[in-house]
Amino acid sequence: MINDKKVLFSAMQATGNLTLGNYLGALKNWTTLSDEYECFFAVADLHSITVRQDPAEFRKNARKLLTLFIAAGIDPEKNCIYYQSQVSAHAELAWILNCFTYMGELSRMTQFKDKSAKHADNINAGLFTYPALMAADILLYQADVVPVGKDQMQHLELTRDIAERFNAIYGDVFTIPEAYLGKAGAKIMSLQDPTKKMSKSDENANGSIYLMDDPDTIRRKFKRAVTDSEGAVRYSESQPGIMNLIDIYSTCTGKTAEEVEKEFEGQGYGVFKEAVGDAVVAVLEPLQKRFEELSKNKEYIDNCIKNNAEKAAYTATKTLRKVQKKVGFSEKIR
Ligand code: ATP
Ligand code: LTN
Repeated sequence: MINDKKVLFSAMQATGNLTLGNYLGALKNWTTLSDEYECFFAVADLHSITVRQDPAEFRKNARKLLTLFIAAGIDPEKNCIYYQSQVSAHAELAWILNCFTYMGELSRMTQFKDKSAKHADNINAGLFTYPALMAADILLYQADVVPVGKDQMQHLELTRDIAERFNAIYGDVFTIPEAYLGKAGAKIMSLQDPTKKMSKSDENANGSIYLMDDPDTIRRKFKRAVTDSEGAVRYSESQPGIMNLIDIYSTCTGKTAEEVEKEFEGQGYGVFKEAVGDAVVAVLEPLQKRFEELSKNKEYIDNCIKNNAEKAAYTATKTLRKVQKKVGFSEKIR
């Protein structure tokens, strides 16, 4: 608890261009929860270097992502939005938690398996211990709730296991976090292959809607989305493409899947796809405008970054000191 509110932590990597999946699966939920909780939202730049980055591009992307958090509606005066790399407690606690995490656990992580297949020439130790750093992120703030997409559930389960393991040895040090999964939108699939999640690192740009895609591009990508030959807008496992489009449409409009089925009863896929494109444009266009405006206001963003990093460091260091004491490190002589 901070200021009588429960604590929420989440983070996103600053790699590549954000997709509609990132927005509907994560960012959108962040904004709706931000009044209710004391929130910490990090740009997970330490995690990003598990894959090689071009430094100039990486710095630009990280700033863009942070600006996008604000453009999406997270108020930086009320919520703590910061760069993970600017709060050294993350790396320090990650080391300690590494020593409470087993090789067997880490090797079962599907993200590790996927990413090491994708980057076979650079299977570094950071890629392997990535979940221990993620656990450190969450546990430093004693987070009660962590909104993530379904693909991150396995990492969150591991975080809970590490925290429980640590608490069993040293007493109640960490709050055990709960995942918060949005209803629809928890897993948005690729428009070109609805069995694969929409991902910013997908080589096929037609499979993903990027948050900065212009309206024509968005509509065109939906028009080309892979569907099936059944010809009915029905929320059914046997129609994964249509199911995905219903998820997208209902998350953007607030309608339920049944309402969507009714709305498009007897209509062809063409009409439905057009409506999905329009609904997504209606959500993304205002976000893009706010992003453009904010990007011009360098001083405002700089101030947010500075103030929030200090605020995050204050909370994180409190937990870190407690942990250091528990494991038996000598106290600093002042
Ligand atoms: P990469 O392709 O580089 O692995 P990513 O698109 O999967 O990236 P992350 O940075 O790993 O994005 O994820 C950021 C957040 O967005 C996480 O909370 C994740 O669960 C969520 N997310 C990512 N892709 C989707 C998706 N297709 N549907 C719903 N949520 C998603
Ligand atoms: N691994 C996450 C990003 C992330 C995260 C976190 C999410 C890093 N630390 C802590 C929730 C809580 C991802 O989205 N790929």
